Amino acid sequence: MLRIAKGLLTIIAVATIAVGATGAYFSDSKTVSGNTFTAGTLALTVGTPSSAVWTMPTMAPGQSTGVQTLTVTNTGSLKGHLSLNIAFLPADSVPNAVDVTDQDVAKNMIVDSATWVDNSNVAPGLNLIGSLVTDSNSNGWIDLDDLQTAVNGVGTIATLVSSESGSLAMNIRFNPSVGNNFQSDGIQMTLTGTLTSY
Ligand SMILES: [Ca+2]
Ligand SMILES: [Ca+2]
Repeated sequence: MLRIAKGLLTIIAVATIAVGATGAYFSDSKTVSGNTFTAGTLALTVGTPSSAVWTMPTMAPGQSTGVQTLTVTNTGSLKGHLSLNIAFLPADSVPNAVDVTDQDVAKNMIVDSATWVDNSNVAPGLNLIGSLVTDSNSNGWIDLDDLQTAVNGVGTIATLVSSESGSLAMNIRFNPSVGNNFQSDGIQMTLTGTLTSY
């Protein structure tokens, strides 16, 4: 016991001497400046055409738009997560005996093809049918009602970095089997894209 206590004292004494012997130091310092914090931007720009991309003003059963493409670009400086919302407004002409609802018209606007192209999904792009869009209303085909169900409220459907563009290409066809009740009925589809940074 006594031997151990002596050993400790010795060590402490040596340590004190060592500190005393290194009283002078070299030193060096660096300054890191320019730490500025400026909020980046998010801006979504719609290409040409910027409206009426898919349109059939006097459509007949079986008529299609052909493949038409909507292009959007993230013109801000931040990476953005793109979400999409689809709304239908009535676009009826002079009503005939039966006024078919907007949603029933949407269910008979068949989406024959739908692809998405961006930097990570180069041409011919990601086939949205079967991946994003399924026959959620179980009528046997993919339609605008299914597309609305697939995108509204689901959150991010694509990511666009600064200056990156994304293109949605679709061919939309009026169901060739609709009956006379569909005469004069129509819808206007509004697509709202939102970029969010998180
Ligand atoms: Ca009608
Ligand atoms: Ca369907």
